[in-house]
Amino acid sequence: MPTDIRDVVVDEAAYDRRRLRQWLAGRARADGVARRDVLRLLAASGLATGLPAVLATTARASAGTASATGTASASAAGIVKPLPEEWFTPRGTNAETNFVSLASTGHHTPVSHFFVRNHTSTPHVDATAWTLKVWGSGLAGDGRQFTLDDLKRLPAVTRSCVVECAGNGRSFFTSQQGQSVSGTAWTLGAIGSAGWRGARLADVLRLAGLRRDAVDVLPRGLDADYVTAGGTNLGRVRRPLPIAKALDDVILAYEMNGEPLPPDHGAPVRLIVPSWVGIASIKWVGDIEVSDEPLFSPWNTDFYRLFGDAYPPEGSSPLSRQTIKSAFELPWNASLPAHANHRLTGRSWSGAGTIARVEISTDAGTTWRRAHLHDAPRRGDWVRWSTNWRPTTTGPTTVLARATDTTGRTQPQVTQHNTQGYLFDAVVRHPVTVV
Ligand SMILES: Nc1nc2c(c(=O)[nH]1)N[C@H]1C(S)=C(S)[C@@H](COP(=O)(O)O)O[C@H]1N2
Ligand SMILES: [Mo]
Repeated sequence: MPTDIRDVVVDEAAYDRRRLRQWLAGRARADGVARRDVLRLLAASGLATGLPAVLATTARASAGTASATGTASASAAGIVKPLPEEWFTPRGTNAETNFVSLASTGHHTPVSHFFVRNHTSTPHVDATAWTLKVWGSGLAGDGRQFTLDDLKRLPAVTRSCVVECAGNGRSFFTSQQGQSVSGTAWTLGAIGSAGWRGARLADVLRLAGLRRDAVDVLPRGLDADYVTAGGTNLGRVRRPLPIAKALDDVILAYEMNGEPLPPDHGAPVRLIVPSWVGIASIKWVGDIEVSDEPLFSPWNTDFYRLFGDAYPPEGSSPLSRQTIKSAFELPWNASLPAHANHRLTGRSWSGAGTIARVEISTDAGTTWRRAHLHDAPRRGDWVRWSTNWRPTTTGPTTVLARATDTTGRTQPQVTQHNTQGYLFDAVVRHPVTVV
């Protein structure tokens, strides 16, 4: 292993170029990725010498085009748990947590309130019959199967961290910046924090015979194939993870907040990939390919890159770490009586560092003051905060929360547009009326 795992993890751009070079040499696979996507990546990488011959032997063309997102049906079909409307807003096959409902919860989000992001629907997986198959060219030997009991016999670790969709906050590209984006119109509730308990992926990979030349792992869900709105079958939900991250802090979780993992959140076992975009945390994992050649899937080529005017034609590097955000636990357009004391509460989080400070403005951004933090900031997790406000002037205004993390990043006023609306990090202007 490299001496500093984190440097390798962070430099996704270099990693991507290396993958493409290997793909050109016929040493990387891209099953289920449209030929045009790999071509686009190659064209932009400046590595495209000898392209036609390679394409003839290596690329698998897929018919049709992959749309940016699934189509949203009118209900949260396919979710098993109840979705009371005071806690959730259904969005197609997904359910967004109403942030205001988190005010009555603690640091961790109860399963009852935790958002659900399903590409298709929650499958029923029989835990007693379930096995995890670990296989591939990055292993010495034929790989290994693990039952749930096998995983539970390994040293158990608990990680307190958020799972957050890369598209969380997407609707503000439109409502706040007037830009059009595709995808589920989340406000800020495509996030939850839990105590996740399970086995280290590193332990499982080593028991399966991990070789030093392994570069990628590809965990795959047991839910149904994902078919885009345009009718292209992209296969099972799967997304490659560089080996450095896989060996760092990733777990195979079988418990959430001290209970067996519930169906909607990946029962019996899911990955938890701290600080990374939610798609990395594959639910209902059934097998993990360990490869000595780089792997591609639609979830690191078409999806989960930044496309748009500010980005190269092949898009940014694949998304890895989450961005920085804040949200109030306050109804949208809340009415607040003047000359009364109000305790404004909310949460902030960052995938890059821990939260260093949160500033609040109750006058539409003219003046700012520090919020009081209620959690010791932890990597990959959110902090709760509060501030008191006694408004005196009646009428509509906005309240704002702006976080800064330990890497020195502060939430900007505007997020650079990308077509799929990922990683919105701008300060959200939350409307209230003082009455
Ligand atoms: N197998 C599988 N894993 C998956 C998904 C999925 O649809 N199928 N959705 C991903 C996405 S996009 C997100 S944001 C998280 C959501 O996790 P949650 O539903 O437990 O909140 O799971 C990820 N893992
Ligand atoms: Mo997501």
